[in-house]
Amino acid sequence: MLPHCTPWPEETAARYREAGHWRGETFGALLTRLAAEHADRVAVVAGTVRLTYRELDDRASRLAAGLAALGVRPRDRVVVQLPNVAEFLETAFALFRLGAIPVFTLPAHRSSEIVHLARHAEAVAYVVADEHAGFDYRTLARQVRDEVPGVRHVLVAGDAEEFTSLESVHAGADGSAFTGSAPSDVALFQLSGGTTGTPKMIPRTHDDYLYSVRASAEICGLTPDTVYLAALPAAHNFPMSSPGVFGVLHAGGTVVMAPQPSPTVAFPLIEAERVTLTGLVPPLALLWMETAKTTSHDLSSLRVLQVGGARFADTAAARVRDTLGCDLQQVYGMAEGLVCYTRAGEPQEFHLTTQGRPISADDEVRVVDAAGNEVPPGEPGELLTRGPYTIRGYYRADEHNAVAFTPDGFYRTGDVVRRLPSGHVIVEGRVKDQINRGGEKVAAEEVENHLLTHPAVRDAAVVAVPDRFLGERTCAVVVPRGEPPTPAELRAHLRDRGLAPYKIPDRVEIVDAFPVTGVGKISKRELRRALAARLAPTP
Ligand code: OOB
Repeated sequence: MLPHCTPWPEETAARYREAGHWRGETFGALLTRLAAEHADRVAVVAGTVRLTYRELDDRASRLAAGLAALGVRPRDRVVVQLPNVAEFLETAFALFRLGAIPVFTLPAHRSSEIVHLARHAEAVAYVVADEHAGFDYRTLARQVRDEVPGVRHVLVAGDAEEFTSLESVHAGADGSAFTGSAPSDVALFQLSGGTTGTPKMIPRTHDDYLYSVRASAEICGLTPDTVYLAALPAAHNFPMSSPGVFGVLHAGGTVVMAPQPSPTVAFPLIEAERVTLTGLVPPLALLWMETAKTTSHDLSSLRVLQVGGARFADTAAARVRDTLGCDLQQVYGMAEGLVCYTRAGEPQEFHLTTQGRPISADDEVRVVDAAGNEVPPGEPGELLTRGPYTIRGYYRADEHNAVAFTPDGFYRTGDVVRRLPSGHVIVEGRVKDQINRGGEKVAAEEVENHLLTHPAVRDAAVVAVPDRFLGERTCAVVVPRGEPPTPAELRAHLRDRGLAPYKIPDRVEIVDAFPVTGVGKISKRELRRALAARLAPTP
């Protein structure tokens, strides 16, 4: 395995192989197989681009050959920041073919995140789109290139300006001879929603990730007739693998890339491509349900709407069928591994009130109290998990790993759940210092550290405040140094520091001092309580 990653214990790995979970296939080999099985079926639709499996395979191979010619080697890390375009899949599979390792970042990330990740990963290349959603990624690339000299290549989907266009890297060479990496080695990096000052990197192996993809495709009943709309950014673990774009390809289906998840963009695509399945975070599901009431678009092809990433209110869940005319599947998962689904055929009640049950019979789940003891069945507690597709450690993060995992290898999710006798979980809250802003995760400490660099900030705490639409919004509570800074000044400061827009606090409150706990630490619980009492949820 790549250095600085934590492998599963040998006997555990052997057990996962024996059980047939880990099958010794790589994502590179998978595409070869799919191209043979589904040659002329459409694999991906993105704007005016339609690629069959054979074409996707061919383009990925040629891109791999071109990347090799540029000097990208097996195990090299490559930061990939692409929106939902065909190049997303071409690049992913080209890197898999080569055995180079994509670090998937969200289109919303900015210099603060990308520079850190490029350095931490010691990336040799950075792949971006020219422009997306009004943002010019070449500007960001210039900063990354200047600050991280190890990044030797910037590759651009579209107009490359002074950089290298992805299209030009598609060398004439045939890339079919690449052997790629070993199935037990790292295939890709996902990013953690995080609770710490900097985003953590999640190493996923071919064996473990392909297992979750294959099993997800089975659980969700995917077939070559599945048409999946990638509405959320494909780089995120949910639309990537639960079952997401990889699960749909695994089943020989068609992936339709939506550049934006708004109904204005998504509804015409559903109608035109006869989309059968898609996945959304709760605020988008609410928006779609509202818009569907008056839309003129034909959404009748849609069979299942998956909702996950944040808690979907039971009352909203109950309205999916009537408004969108399809079934609801709840998905509770995490980039670190564990994914839970409600399943077709289960009583409606499970779909409407639970977040599903784990993929695998070998997913071990413990629900524990603050002292680490298992709570009685049905009682709330923190969910700990280990299993055949849940990591044993973040990349190059020994200190954090010592607290994020138990000594016997369970990942501490930080989620508070109740578990039903059926194995279904209900997510009730969290003990981690994170804000879940409608599915977008904001690590409080990361934003606090940035706020503390402002000269007028003495101390800062970032907490969630309830919000009817997003579930939660971020609130930065600031103790000023002298003249209090205005919210606009603080937001501009964070933007200047290159923080992703979704992490910029929605609200800023100035206080004289923080409530403290018995040992003198900031009491976020008290702070949240005081704020919730003061701020009525936004209408
Ligand atoms: C997904 O992955 P991440 O890594 O962005 O976030 C994981 C965290 C979980 O630990 C939990 O706190 C929250 O997001 N979460 C949910 C949820 N799904 C995720 N909280 C309540 N209800 C749900 N249904 O968000 C993710 C990864 C794969 C599939 C689905 C979601």
